[in-house]
Amino acid sequence: MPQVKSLHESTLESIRSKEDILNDFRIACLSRHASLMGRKEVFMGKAKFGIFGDGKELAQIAMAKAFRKGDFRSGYYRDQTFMMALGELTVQQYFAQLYAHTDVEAEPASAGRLMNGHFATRSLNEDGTWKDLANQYNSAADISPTAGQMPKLVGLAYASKLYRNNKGLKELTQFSVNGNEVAWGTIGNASTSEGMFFEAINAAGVLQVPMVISIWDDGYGISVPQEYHTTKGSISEILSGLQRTETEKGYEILRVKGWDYEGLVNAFAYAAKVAREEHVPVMVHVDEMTQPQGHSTSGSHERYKSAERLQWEKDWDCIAKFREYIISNGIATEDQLDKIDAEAKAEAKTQREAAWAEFSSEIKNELQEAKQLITEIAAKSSRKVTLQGLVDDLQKTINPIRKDVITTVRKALVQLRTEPMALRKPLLDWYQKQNDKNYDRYSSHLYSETDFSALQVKEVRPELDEKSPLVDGREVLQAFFDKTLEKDPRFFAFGEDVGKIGDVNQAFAGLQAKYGELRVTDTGIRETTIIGQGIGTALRGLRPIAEIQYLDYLIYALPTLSDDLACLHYRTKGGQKAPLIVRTRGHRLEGVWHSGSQMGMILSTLRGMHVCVPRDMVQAAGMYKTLLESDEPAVVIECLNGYRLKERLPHNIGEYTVPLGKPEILREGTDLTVVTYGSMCRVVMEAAEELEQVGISIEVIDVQTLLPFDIHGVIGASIRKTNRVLFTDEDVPGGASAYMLQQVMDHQDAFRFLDSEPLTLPAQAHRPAYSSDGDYFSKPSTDDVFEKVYEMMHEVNPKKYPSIY
Ligand SMILES: Cc1ncc(C[n+]2csc(CCOP(=O)(O)OP(=O)(O)O)c2C)c(N)n1
Ligand SMILES: [Mg+2]
Repeated sequence: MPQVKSLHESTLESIRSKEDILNDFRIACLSRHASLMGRKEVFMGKAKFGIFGDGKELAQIAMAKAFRKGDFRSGYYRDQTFMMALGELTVQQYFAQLYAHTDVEAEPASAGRLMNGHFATRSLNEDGTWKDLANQYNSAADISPTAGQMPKLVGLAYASKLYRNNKGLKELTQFSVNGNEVAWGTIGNASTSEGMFFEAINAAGVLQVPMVISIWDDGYGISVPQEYHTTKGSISEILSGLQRTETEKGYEILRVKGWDYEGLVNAFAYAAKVAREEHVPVMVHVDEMTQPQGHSTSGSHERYKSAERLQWEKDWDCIAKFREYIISNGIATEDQLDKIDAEAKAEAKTQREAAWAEFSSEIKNELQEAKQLITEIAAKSSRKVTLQGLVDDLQKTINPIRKDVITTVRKALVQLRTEPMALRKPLLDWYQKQNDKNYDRYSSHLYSETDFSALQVKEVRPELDEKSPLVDGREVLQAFFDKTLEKDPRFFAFGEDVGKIGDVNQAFAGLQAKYGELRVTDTGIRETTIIGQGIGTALRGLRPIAEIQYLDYLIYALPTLSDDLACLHYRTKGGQKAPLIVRTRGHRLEGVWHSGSQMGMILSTLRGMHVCVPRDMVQAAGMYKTLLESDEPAVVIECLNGYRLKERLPHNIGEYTVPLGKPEILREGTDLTVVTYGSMCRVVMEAAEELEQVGISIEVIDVQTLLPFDIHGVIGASIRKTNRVLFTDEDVPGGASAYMLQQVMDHQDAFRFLDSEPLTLPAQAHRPAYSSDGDYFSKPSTDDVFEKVYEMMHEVNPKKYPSIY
């Protein structure tokens, strides 16, 4: 096993001044007391759940020493000490998160949206513009799924590679200084069993990026000991084949004990140097860590750890060991350390109390206001007794939360429903005001609320005339990407087969040769980290377009898209953004894994992203332009069967935009509205011709984007005219066709204009069978659309449209 290399003496000396060491001890104690008190707060009912960083303090202090401004962390819920050591987390903020304080000033990581131990720094100003990331410490926003921090870690590190080697980015000093920034990952030992971990580790080794991944190894994953998690019981041992040699690139792998202060400081300083200077990934396996309070507040570790193990954890507690180290080296006496510890405890207590006071006073004020209003109204109401009872119950609640107040008010409003409006109005007004505030607290920022919103992008129409050349669909995209690569140095594309051959359908053909390998890039087959590479680089100011070769393989990347990218803006309440465009292709082509149209899956998991379903490449290019003008993440699903179809190339390719959320009427009609998107547009248009021949006139609407969905009510307006509607697509029954129906019924007041039952025509429930016959019998065909519409019209007028079968 490779060992920690020794450092240049002068570096060591500067790190290890006496003051420095005692300050480290103070931070360790402060963090530990925060953990001990945090657990008690949960048991006292002041917070719902707690997970703490006790036992991991020393390594994090050492890591913080090597962390520089501009660097990024992507870690997990144990990292409180690291954040405190950087000065990016006060104990008060720590407790504000534990209590779920929704004020972004009090809890800057997530404004109370995430449970405790989920860290993040704020990358954005209120207006959505970037802060000076190169001059601040940065932490990507944590997520709970184990190893979920790994994919974007690859991208955070990869951004440094681009900033160092792509000369066109030199001016973006707000994000990078010569690509000197290191991306620091942390992960628990048990979580290294996840596929995401292995995929990310391999990807970073291939890419040779400045990533330092630290494994906090406490021998357990909740109750399950090491032997269930890791072959040979040691992650660094089984990954030792990654170690670089004189002749081969790879990793630098270090192993160090979680209680060994000097070893840790040396290891992290060395790791930073190698990663920062040489752009070589480093793995730091920190073992012999402990969990003094067990995994979380959900249980106690006495249930599954032996008495010997528990004793060992006491004896090898990193703070106890640090104490011994300080005393045996004559740096301070026992008494001096006791004093530091006592002061840290007092400090933690003061900050905890301040956090509680701020958190609870806001709710107390709301409670007082509500109580007063209801009491005043009760005095004049026939429901006086019941209302007073509600107020009394509210008053008796121990540690009242916002829900207690609001539910009381709502119940009071029910009681008051027969009273004159003048009497209940003050309470109603108050409730509505609170509703607005609570929307902001709990439901805002799913999408951008700034001028960079995709919905704010100005529409520029494509310029098309008879002189517009007729080209293959893929050439429309190629022209678009060429223009964009030329204009915007931040823009780059990558994915499987995207580089040398310019993607499997050649929309980037010749563009790598023109713009270089850093702009148009091949990757390994690793969908999850392709998305992670996109998220991480987008978090650092770049404009990636990440390609997933086929829509069916988006499923591999779905956890990262859903858990990380889609909810990033929401879970930071606008503190971070990753404007990643995911490019893929789907709908009908060939067989079970190259004809997918799993739009329902996307719609229910990727809220927070835009979902574009262009019917052809001219529309796709316009959507890409819109997205690049905005700062929001999106997935664009091109039509897999559209690359060789002829389209007219607009004169202003690269300039025109397609507005999101605005359906297009492809054909006007009077009898029935058919709503669809993507490859189905052609099918429905063909059916429309055939229907016309039997005297049925359909209006065909292409929704263009599923998220957002028809924000101007185009479909509702059409239904007002035709009074009938059919939604058709290639997803399974109950998938996106049902979603479209729900959107129109719920938001467009369409029901009362309908003279026929609104219907859907989806594909079969199974995946499409292979070959053209498989397609015909699996996906809606022109015949299917014709018959469905005809049946609907038959029901309206059986005489005019006699039954076919
Ligand atoms: C994908 C996923 N599966 C399961 C969980 C539940 N879970 C949370 S923490 C944890 C154990 C993690 O252990 P380890 O990685 O060793 O970190 P430690 O808590 O020991 O520091 C588990 C199973 C989760 N959060 N995410
Ligand atoms: Mg563990």
